[in-house]
Amino acid sequence: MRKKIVAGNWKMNKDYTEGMSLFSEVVNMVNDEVQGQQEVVVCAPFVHLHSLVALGKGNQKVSVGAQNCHQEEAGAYTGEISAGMLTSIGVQYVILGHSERRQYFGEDNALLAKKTDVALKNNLKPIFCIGETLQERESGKHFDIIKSQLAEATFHLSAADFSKLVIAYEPVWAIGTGVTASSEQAQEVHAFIRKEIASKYGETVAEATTILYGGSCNPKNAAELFSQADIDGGLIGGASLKSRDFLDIVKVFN
Ligand code: 3PY
Repeated sequence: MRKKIVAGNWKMNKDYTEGMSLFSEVVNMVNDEVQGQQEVVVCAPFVHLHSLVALGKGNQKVSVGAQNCHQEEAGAYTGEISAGMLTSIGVQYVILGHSERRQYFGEDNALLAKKTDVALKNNLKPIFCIGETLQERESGKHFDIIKSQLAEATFHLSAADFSKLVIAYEPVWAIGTGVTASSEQAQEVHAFIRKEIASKYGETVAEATTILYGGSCNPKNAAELFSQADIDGGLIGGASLKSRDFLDIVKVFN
C-alpha cells in the first residue's frame, strides 16, 4: 500500500500567532478524528517552523514542512535558508518546484535539480511539484511538459533517492483560480507520471511513489479526486488555512 499524504501549503499566509493556533487546532483535530494511516504535513512559512516542530513533537501523524530551501549548503546568500538549517530544527519535508516559485522567482528544472539534491543530502523529503499552464494544456503539450519537468529535475537521482520523493501534480491553471482538474483529467496525468517513473526506475519504485494532486482541492472535491487509482492524496492551498476544511480533506482517508 502506498503512503497517503495530505499536505497543507499555507504559502505566505498567517502571522506567527495565527499560525500557532491554526497548527494547534489541526493537531488536536488529527488526534481526535483521524483513524487511518494517512500522514498530515503542514508546510508553513519559515518563521513558524521551529515552534511548529515543538508543538507537534511526539505526534506520529503530523509532520512539518518548509515551502522552499536554497540550492547551496551554506554561504553568502543574504536572506536565504539552507536545507541543513531546516533539518537542524526538525523539519521533515520541503516543497520544491511549486509553480509560484517557477513563475515569480524564475526557478527552472536545472535549479530544482540542485535543490532536490541538497534537500535529500540533508535528509529532507521533497514534495516535488510539476504541472502545466493553461496554454500548454490547450496546445496539447501538457504530457511533454510534465515529462521534462520530471526528467530534468529528478531523473538524475538513484532509485534509492528517487524513492524518498513525494510528487505533486499541480496544474497551474487550477492554482488559486478555484478551477479544479476533473478527477478524470487528474487521474490521466497521475497515471502518466507513474508510467514515466516506471520506465525510468521500474514498476516497484513507481508503484511505491506517492503522487499528490494539488490545485483548488477542497472538502467538496477531495473524495472524488482521492478515489482515483493513482491519486494518493493532496497538496492543499487555500483550504489548508481553515482547520475544519483541512481536516475534512484529511479524513477522506479514514
Ligand atoms: C493550491 O491549491 O492553490 C496550491 O497551490 C497548493 O500548493
